[in-house]
Amino acid sequence: MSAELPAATGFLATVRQDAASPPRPAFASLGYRAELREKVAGRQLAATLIHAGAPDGARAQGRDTAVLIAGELYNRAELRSLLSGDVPDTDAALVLALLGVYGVHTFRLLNGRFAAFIVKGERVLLATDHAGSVPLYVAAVPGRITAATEAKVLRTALDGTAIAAARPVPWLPGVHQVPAGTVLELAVDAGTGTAHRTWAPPLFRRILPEGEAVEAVRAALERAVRARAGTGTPLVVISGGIDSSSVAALAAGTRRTRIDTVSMGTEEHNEFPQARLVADHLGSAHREITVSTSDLLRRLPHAVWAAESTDPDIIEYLLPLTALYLGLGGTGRRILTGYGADIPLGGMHRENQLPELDSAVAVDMATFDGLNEMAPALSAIGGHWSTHPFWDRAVLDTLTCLEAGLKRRYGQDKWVLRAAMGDILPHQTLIRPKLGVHEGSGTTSAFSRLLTGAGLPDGQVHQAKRLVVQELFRQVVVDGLHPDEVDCVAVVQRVADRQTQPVP
Ligand code: AMP
Ligand code: PCX
Ligand code: MG
Repeated sequence: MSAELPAATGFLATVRQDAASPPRPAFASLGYRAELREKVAGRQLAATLIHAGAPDGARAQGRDTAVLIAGELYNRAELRSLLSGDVPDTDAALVLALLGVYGVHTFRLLNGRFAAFIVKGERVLLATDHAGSVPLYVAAVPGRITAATEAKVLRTALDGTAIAAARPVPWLPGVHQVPAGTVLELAVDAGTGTAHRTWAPPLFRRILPEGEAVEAVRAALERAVRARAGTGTPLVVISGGIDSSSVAALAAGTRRTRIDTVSMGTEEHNEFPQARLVADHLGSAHREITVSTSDLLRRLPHAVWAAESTDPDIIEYLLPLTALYLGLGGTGRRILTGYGADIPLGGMHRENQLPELDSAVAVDMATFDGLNEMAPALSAIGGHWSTHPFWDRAVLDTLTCLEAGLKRRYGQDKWVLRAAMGDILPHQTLIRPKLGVHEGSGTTSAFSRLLTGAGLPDGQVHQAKRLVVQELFRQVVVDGLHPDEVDCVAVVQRVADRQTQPVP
């Protein structure tokens, strides 16, 4: 494991009036486990932290307050400038000090990728970052609150009561997901509480001259990449498209030495030449990983296990990345991606019309919550930490707010980003049209063929994918099976048989 990772990448925490044991944690995320038992404001706090060797930075304790944090902050200098006296040097200590000054409003100040569990007197605060990029789940009964960064960890804590301010997890009664950009404040005795929103997707659009827009995007992204690059050699997963290539180029700009890049493909489809062009341009140490289509599909249960999502489109995007992270080898890499750029920039939208483009942006920004597409468990099942500069809070605000004509311009999608990278990427990369990871790796076609091969007509494939993903979710999240134990072929065949049975 490496000091390159955040102090903790996940947790399970219980606060209760008596001293009984929390549920046995069964995380998908790899890592060492640190057990913690403390008394805070007369109550028992028991926790397990997943870490890479130095978990102390993930916990801090004050007089009647304890802070646990999984993940990391990206605006530390700004936050420290708010404090006088001894400046805390860990993220947990920083949050603890800020809580003393700003209370629950602390979470409006943070730009990070984190989930936090705070005991403050007789209350518990459960906080997500603006994007909910580290999922956070909770089960509460009067006198006991249990929270974890993976839902499956709470499957044995199923007696939880309803929490109106949080989202129920399908098929896990009593388990709720804390929404993105939210602090859920719960009274331990009552097990009930309220939600405070700390961020919302901007609805307004800024009108800027081209040059100013381009400069704003470049400056915000450069800062976000620098904040995520760590102190060692960052690894950027690249497709050779504009999003990931921008991240790689900016990451290379933070280093005198070479950065690492990697691309995955299948025997059927890859974007190796396009990625190689970028790697050669940047002088990165580049790897190509070929996964066979059958091995790729074998990872379907792992993708669902890590992301805990029931959305078939999202699982299709995450499957090639899951296979990549599992195929990387080694441990403890800090991985940067270009994931998420298309959401505020409308990159998935392929027509020329600005109203439709801005509608697509508004819909995507209003519906990402709960999809878990940036869950750290996706790379943590291979022992790594992934982070996504395009969903840095400041980058996301900057991009979302731009009027649609800056996103599509001169017949190009994501124009403002392409213009912002003009001096650091090859011309061919700058003008390359968008290809999704699910397309570039042949994942969508391979998954479709799995279903048509089981006897489904084309028109039923998408619905069948949904049913397959739901059944996998039942097995690896609700029933607690390890993904290696799942018979994916049997799941697909059962879905196909049920779908194609004649209605009596
Ligand atoms: P996309 O936006 O569809 O290109 O995919 C989201 C992110 O996944 C990209 O920004 C890359 O960081 C990563 N990615 C996509 N395709 C590949 C690939 N073939 N190999 C490695 N990483 C990839
Ligand atoms: N992406 C997109 C994410 C698009 C799907 N998510 C959503 N609408 N909430 C991106 O990287 O921005 C691809 C493959 O394109 C994943
Ligand atoms: Mg992209």
